[in-house]
Amino acid sequence: MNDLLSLLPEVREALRVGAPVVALESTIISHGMPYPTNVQTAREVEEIVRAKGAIPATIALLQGRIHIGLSSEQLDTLGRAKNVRKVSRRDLPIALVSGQMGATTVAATMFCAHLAGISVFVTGGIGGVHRRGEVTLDISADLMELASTPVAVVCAGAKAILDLPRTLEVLETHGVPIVGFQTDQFPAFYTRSSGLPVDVRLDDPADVARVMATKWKLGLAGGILVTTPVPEADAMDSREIDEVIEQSLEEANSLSLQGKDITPFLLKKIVERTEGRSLATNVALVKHNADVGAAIAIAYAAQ
Ligand code: PSU
Ligand code: MN
Repeated sequence: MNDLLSLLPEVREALRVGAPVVALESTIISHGMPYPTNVQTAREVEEIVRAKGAIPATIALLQGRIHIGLSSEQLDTLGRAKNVRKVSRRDLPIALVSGQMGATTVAATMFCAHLAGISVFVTGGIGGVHRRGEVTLDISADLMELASTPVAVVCAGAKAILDLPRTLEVLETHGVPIVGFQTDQFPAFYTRSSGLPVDVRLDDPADVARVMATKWKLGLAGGILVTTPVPEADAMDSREIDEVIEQSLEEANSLSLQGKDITPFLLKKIVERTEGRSLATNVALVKHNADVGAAIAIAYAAQ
């Protein structure tokens, strides 16, 4: 495995001594946000994790290896690059053999984090069941990864570009507990609530750590989804964002987009149509998630 995995020395040392480490994904850098906001945000997120007392490990594929933790220079290269491959689970072997630069999705980041021995991973929002997914079967590999890989994923729920009720149904089918961190309702990324319930509300990071430890002690496969809403001051108006999402979905339909290009297309359209206001919300929620995720990683390491 050593020829495929490359750990930043700081991350390797933290894992060796059992110090808290927080994994971070890279598709949000390459396909989720424009340059230079992407690199700026990635750096700030790492700083937030550090300030809390955990070690950040941004995960990406460079020169045929899975990098667990990126140097400042590598982060910048990834954020500026144009031909970065979006790497989900199925793309991992292909991208590694090709040597192409690859940005890992939630699914691939979970898998790589687990390979390295990291239990907590912070992202913005997860992929899910797309609208009309019951016909198209377009269901993000993120959900199957949550079903099988033992990592806690901290996020602000999922965007309403998806079919959120069906997304929660699939997670239930696969036995993925959904924790609301200081919330009773599943957050809808740009807004604080989707109106859908979570499985349990937990207000203390130590309680989240106990649920993680208990699930895995039982030998139950798969991860845990920890959702936390965007801070009130940064949330968007739900009518405005709903309208923008509808327009963006119509545009995607009219272009007959398919497969892995759909999500990045929608993310880009939403930023354009809100003239960057959705991007500011996105940045704010990722930073908040980093703070929560670091607290959970610290609590988990303390057990
Ligand atoms: N949803 C977001 N922001 C993102 C993504 C999804 O709000 O950046 C990215 C994540 O990397 C996620 C991936 O894992 O898109 C899901 O893509 P797909 O739907 O093709 O599985
Ligand atoms: Mn898909």
